[in-house]
Parts: sequence; structure tokens; C-alpha cells
Amino acid sequence: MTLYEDLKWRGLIKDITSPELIEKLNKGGMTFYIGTDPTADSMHLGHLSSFLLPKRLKDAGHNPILLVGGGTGLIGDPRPSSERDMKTKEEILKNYEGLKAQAEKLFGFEVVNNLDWYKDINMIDFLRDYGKYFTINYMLDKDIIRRRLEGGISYTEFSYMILQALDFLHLHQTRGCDLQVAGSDQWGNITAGVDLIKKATGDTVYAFTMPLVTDSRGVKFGKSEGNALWLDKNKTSSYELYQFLVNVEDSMVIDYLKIYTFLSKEEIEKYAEVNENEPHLRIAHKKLAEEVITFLHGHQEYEKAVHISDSLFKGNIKELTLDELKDASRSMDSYELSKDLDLVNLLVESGIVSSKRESREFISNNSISINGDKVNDLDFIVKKEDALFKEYTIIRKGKKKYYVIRHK
Ligand code: 485
Repeated sequence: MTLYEDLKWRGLIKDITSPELIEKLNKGGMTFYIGTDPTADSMHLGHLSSFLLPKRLKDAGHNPILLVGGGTGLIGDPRPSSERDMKTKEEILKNYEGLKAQAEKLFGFEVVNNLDWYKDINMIDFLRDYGKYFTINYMLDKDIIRRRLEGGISYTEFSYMILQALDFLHLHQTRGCDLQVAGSDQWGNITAGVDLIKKATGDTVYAFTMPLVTDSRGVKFGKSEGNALWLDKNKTSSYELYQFLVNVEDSMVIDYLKIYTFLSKEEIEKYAEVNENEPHLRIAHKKLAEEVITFLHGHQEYEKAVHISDSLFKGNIKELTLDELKDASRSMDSYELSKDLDLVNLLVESGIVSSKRESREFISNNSISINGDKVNDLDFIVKKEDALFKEYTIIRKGKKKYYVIRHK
């Protein structure tokens, strides 16, 4: 399979500037870039697919540059819905440092910052040297701008596309960069660059986008209960990632294996077969979790996630190390307790049940476990000294629902 065929098969090609690019992609040796703005100090699962794409290009012999937009981050790429809140310069700088370190560590990409070339351009030069290449008509015709016209868009965000275009021109002139890749929402910005380069230098450069990754209902992939899943394990534990990935929809898991792993077509086809015949075994799902977590955090973190997951499933809470317990409890509803308390009241006070009557019912029905042991004693007292590591009491209600009591 050629690189292009592989990308196509994985579903990683949405729009492409011209068919000439296909041969160039297959040949290798292009310098290309992908950009991201430092809106947070870590990337999330939604970004991962976009960054595995340059990794694939790099592995096929192209030269990646990762642009982290220390300048564009101060302006804000227009969203379809409404104006962004402006972040402070300090915040953007802090986020820039976080993303740079993460990108270098995970992908080994060289990182550049567009603030480094913006800072030498003054306002008059900007308008004379770049503004002249953009007609208002051209800018208004961009999809994202049209969508914002009714609700309104500031001049600041309106100008964003010129900055991203200028980046492409700068990297083309200084680094021989001839290709920009991105998610499909960036099509307007990257073609603005292709057009600017043509006008300013006469050169033809290229771009392609990948579809945004979604679930079967078209909702952006990578959020769990509305929260982003971060690639920084201090913000999202491997166990949380594991839970998310082993629970992705059966109908989508093969698509995700193509997008999020480096497994070959042959291997993925085997998983497709197993998933078709025995989806309940979740073999494809577990492979997805293994590949993603191992890529991000190493195999040990994957094993830790599996161990936490198995222990919770079997109720073997006492097997967990302190570190594992911390990870596990992060995704549980939690309650802080500063004194010893009887179980009947604790269940109500912590919101696990809604009344004392319900509390007694659950306890007498054998539906409550504490640190892995069934408790059906209505006089049971939950004590700090019995807590795991003197700090955590894990309560299980019914089969699956876990809560953590933190003793202060
Ligand atoms: O020269 C550039 C300057 C900034 C950017 C790109 C080139 C960032 C870009 N405008 C942007 O907003 N990207 C998004 C981000 O930073 O979160 C996402 C895209 C997604 C994918 C990802 O970045 O929404 O499609 O391209 C890498």
C-alpha cells in the first residue's frame, strides 16, 4: 500500500488541494507543518488523531514542523458559534510551554512559535505587505466567516486567517515548507495560505485535511461526560482513558483502531472479524486502549489501568496500591468526612442514597460493599482507622457504582 492509500483506508483524507499532491506524498521528502493554538496546557484525545497524522507522514519520510501558536493563540481562531473569551498573555505563554513539552516528548516534533516572526512586523507593514493580498470579498466568502456574520464577529477574529496564511508563507520561505495538514475545520485557513503563497511568490504549495473524529451520532470524539480527556496523565489518568476506550461503541471501534493506532490493515481486519462475531469480548476495544495508552504513557501505565479495572470489577479493592487507588478514585463521586460516622447516615449525607429508609434498604439487601466487603450491619461505623491507607473508604452500591469517602 502506498502512503496515500493507507491514509485513505484509515479515513484520514477529507479535502485535498490538488491530485498532484498524491504522488508527492507517496514519494516522501516534503517539509510540512501542522499548527495548534495554546488554548490549554495539554492536548486532549481530540487532538491525538490530528497529531498521529504528522507522525504517520514523518514515518513515511516527510519532515514535520509543529507550530504552536503563541501569536495566533492571542487572537483566537473564530468558532462557528460565538466570539472566544480572550486569554491573558501569561496564560497563553504558560499553555505554550505545556504544549511544546508535550509535543516534543510524545511525537519528537520540532516546535516553532509564530510569535517569533509576528513580533517583528509592525502594523503598517502588516497592512501593506499582507493585507493587500486579501480582498474583503474573499474573506467574507470563507465558510466560517459567513457563519458568524449574523451573530457578529470582531475585527480581531476576522483577521485570524491572514495570520495563519502568513505562517504558511513564512515557513515556505524560510524552511521550504510546501504542505500544511489539519482537521477539516481548518480548510478555510489553510487554503488562505495556499492562495497567499501563490500570489506573493508564484509557488504552488499543498494542503489536505482529515475529517473530525466523531462518535456514531456525530458528536466530537474524546469527551467523557462533557469533559475533555487530556493527554497529560496528571489531568486524566490512564485508568480514565482505559474506561473511555474500552467502552467506545462496537460500531465505531474499528474506525478508531484505524485512526488511533499504527496497527496494519491485516491486523485491523482480524480485529474487525472478532468484533463482528464476538463484540461482547471487547477484544478490539481492549487493543485500542492498549495501543493508545501505551503510546501516550508506556505499557506499565496500561497494565496499571487494566489492574485497577479488574480489581474494581471483581471487588478486590484491597489489592490496589495507593497510587492505583488514587487513580481509581479520581473518576468516582467523592465525599469528605472529618469524623467517624455510622453507615446509615453516611450514605445519606454523602448523597449516595436519598433517605435513611433507602439507606437501610440497600444495607439490608446486601447491596453495599465497603472496601470490597459486603456490609449488612445497620450499626456499622465507618472509621478513619479502618480506611485504606488511613484515607480512602471505597463504597460500592449495587453492581457497578463506586464512591470514595476521603477521611480528613
Ligand atoms: O499557522 C497556524 C496557526 C495556528 C493554527 C494552525 C496553523 C491553529 C488552528 N487555527 C487551530 O485552531 N487548530 C485547532 C487547535 O489548535 O485546537 C485544532 C483544529 C483541528 C486540528 C488540530 O488543531 O481544530 O482540526 O487541525 C491540530
